Amino acid sequence: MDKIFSIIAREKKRQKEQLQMIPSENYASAAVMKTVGSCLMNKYAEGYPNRRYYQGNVNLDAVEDLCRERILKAFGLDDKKWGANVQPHSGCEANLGVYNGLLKPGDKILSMYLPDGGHLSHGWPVTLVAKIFKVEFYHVDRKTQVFDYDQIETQAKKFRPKLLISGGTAYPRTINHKRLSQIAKSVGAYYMADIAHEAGLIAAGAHPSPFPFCDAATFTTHKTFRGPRGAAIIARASLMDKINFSVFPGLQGGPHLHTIAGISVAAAELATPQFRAYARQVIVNAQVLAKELIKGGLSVVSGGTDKHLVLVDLRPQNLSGWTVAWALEVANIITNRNTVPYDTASPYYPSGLRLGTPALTTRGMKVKEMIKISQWILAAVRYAQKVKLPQSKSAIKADRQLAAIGKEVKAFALKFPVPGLPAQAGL
Ligand code: DSN
Repeated sequence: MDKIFSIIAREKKRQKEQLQMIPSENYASAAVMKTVGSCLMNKYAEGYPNRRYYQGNVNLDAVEDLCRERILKAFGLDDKKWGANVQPHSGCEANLGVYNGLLKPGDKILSMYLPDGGHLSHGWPVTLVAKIFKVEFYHVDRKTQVFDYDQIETQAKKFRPKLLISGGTAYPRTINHKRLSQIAKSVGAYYMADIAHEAGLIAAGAHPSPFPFCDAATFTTHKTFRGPRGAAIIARASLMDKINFSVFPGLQGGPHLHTIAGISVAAAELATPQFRAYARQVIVNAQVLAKELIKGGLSVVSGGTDKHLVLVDLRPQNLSGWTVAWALEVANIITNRNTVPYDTASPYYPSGLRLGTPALTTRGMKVKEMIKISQWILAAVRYAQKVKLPQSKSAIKADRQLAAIGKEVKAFALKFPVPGLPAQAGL
């Protein structure tokens, strides 16, 4: 047997034994995983349905049509007013698809500052986007750690972008899409909402929607959307020709129709009452987590959350996010280190920790479990603070106190089956 299979078996075990708390991760269903691993992966299909550059695409056309239809339905959108492109391979490519379709080189983009929770692909200086377009960033308010829309309006009037972008990776509060679209309109800009993190919550009606306010929305399909790793663009019908031409042939070759089929399965799952209940529980769980961590003495950015993620500022504990994320990994709790607003530490050793509830909620965990998990997180943080854990991976990995927490966490995690990962051997 290929060595890769034993590596996959180890990863399957890890995903069951540890608590997955990275807010951008989730567990896809068995149906999604089966679809992605199907024969659809054998086929090239450059182009769009009924306009392919390869023969033999009768079934693949049906897959892509169905996916676009289900995506629009998931967000309650009229297909005469809105269109969808499900070919982008990732969130970055979906964003590029919009920029390349609607902007010209040298045009201006106004987007959220990365260390305040924005995203690289919104024009951070190291990216190709920043080489092609002129990018300026807006910030959260230093004190409240939420957006000040008047300030964004003032900045937009001065900078006059062609595209205003909202969204990102670590903003725990609701974004006022109506207000941002008005600001964009007032300066003649398009408004794009990157809803990668919240897409599933929005589709389930558990979080405010950017529709009908935005001109375009982009999202990945594996976060709260709970599908395979992929992405999609939804835009006003009048913009779709430009966006489609931008994605193919502008940016990509063959679409991954096996992934598109998996997205389609996930989109159908999203429309069920079970998923709507799941999405509401994801938010309740995150709010309980935030409350418990605050009660335990931690500083939570913006004082809480409206969605699936919680951002902890570890500066009061004088701890680095790097140290705490590694300590928690030894305790079998998987999180990620993250910058916090107005962070002066480097992105590799940032001052924050980002936690999320989508994957835990997929395993059926609720309020009681969140309280228990908060206690383990607090215990690890307090311990790291007390013993002044060194910035050394090997020392943290060898720590017996953290390993003892890890043992308890593993026994707890194994009580919650992962729906997409069957107990029997195999992939
Ligand atoms: N990697 C994603 C996240 O973790 O939020 C963003 O690209």
